[in-house]
Amino acid sequence: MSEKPATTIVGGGLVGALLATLLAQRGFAVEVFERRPDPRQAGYAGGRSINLALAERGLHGLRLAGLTEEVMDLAVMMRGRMVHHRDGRTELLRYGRDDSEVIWSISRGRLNIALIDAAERAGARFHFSRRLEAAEFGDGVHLRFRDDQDGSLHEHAAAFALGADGAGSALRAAMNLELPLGERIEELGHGYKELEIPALTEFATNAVPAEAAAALARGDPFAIERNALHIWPRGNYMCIALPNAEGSFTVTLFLPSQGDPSFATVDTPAAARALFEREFADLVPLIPELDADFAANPVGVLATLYLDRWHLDRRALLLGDAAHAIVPFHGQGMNCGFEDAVELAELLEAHHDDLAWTFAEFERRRRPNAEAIARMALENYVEMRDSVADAGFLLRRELGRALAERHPQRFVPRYSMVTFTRMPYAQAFARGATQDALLRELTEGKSRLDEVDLARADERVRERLTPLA
Ligand code: FAD
Ligand code: E0Q
Repeated sequence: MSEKPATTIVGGGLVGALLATLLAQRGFAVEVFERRPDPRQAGYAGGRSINLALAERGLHGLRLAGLTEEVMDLAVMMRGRMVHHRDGRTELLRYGRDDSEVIWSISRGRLNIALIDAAERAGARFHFSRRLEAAEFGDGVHLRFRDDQDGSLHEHAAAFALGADGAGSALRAAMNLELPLGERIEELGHGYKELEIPALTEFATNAVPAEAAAALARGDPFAIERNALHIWPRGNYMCIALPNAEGSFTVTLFLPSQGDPSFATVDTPAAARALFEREFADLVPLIPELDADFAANPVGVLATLYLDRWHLDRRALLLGDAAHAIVPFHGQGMNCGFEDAVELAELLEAHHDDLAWTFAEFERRRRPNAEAIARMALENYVEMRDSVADAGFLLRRELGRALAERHPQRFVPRYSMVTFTRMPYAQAFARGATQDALLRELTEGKSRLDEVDLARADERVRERLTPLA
């Protein structure tokens, strides 16, 4: 077996750091160049706590890296979606069948630090404050980095580069100059802004919301249900909140970029407060720094990135958001990027003597799956916000639940296939389409579940859906 090649990774975010760990554990000499300063010294995320939903696909990557225990100690279980209606009523919609089917809220900053530590333990070398500015492709690749702290320039020559530098990837831009990648960026037309529900221990005594006083008296610092992903759906826009281990929640407001209300009209703290008082009244007392958070935090843009090519022969390959940024409404961007890292580490271990083939093979295996989750993430935004009103949708959902109970191995909700299994996303999408067609056929012209012929439904399920596992 030939010696493993020295490996250069651009970007030490979630995907880059996991890839570095998996490759270093397999005996590769790994160097990672990261734009930001070392988060272990700088204090992660500039002090703001931002969190993510971790599901089975991401967990699998962490398991292979030997990180589950360390990371799960920092995670908060989310059993389902807690829906907050306009009138203040709430209901918990479970994600899975029981507590074996849940997702986890994890701090992005802490997860990144755990991954960087693991990569270094495995032998990877990190170079912080190294922002890729340009790459020149010759026999290998010549990379030029800027240190944004002191302005200095740094050069690095590599045989090949792996780009895990996120949605605005500088390596992608450089590759695109050498060989057009067929880049297409589709903006969603909605943006987002993060706000905070502090832990109850941070509230002034006289400001603790009445509903939360009992929790605080018990020593529970969570202002709303701890073990849920909270959502305030409001048609064309919404808020969500994910729990942090120490008792706070990170709230994200999703709003159109234009129209009313939008980030164009809701562009001052006063306008934000008016929107919240009208549409998210129960949130107002929970966000004491609403005005300051709104003024301080930037509006993020949401888009889907499509590329025809992910690699430049044997010299460069993109993965994670750099290759396929998606909208966040299925909570799968990082989970998908972790699957990329696992697939690439396994391919490189077996085939590092033919990098052009390995990169092409990686693209061949992953691109259809990235396209499938991109589409499902877009569809989930619509479903979360409004299909709930449609009678046909409700009947199909009711029949879907009945069939899932009658055929747990064959009829599996698409959300569950995406979230609780590692079946390829493209397969989850295809099975989801078969299931949806079946539900439409069986409910055609019907308005109630007891009008559906369940014996015929059972027959159709057995014909059209092979058992899983
Ligand atoms: P990034 O996390 O963007 O990391 C890229 C790294 O490269 C960064 O460290 C950056 O500093 C560095 N870098 C950038 N440019 C350069 C350069 N020129 N030179 C050197 N280094 C550079 N996913 C989930 O799975 N679950 C969720 O619940 C979820 N929620 C989300 C909510 C929101 C609002 C958004 C926007 C996304 C969400 N995602 C979620 C998606 C998730 O954030 C991304 O898919 C994930 O961070 C991608 O990881 P990455 O390492 O590819 O890119
Ligand atoms: C999840 C978990 C940012 C974000 C992350 C998520 C989810 C949502 C809505 C959002 C989808 C869901 N979801 O609840 O259906 O499952 O990660 Cl907005």
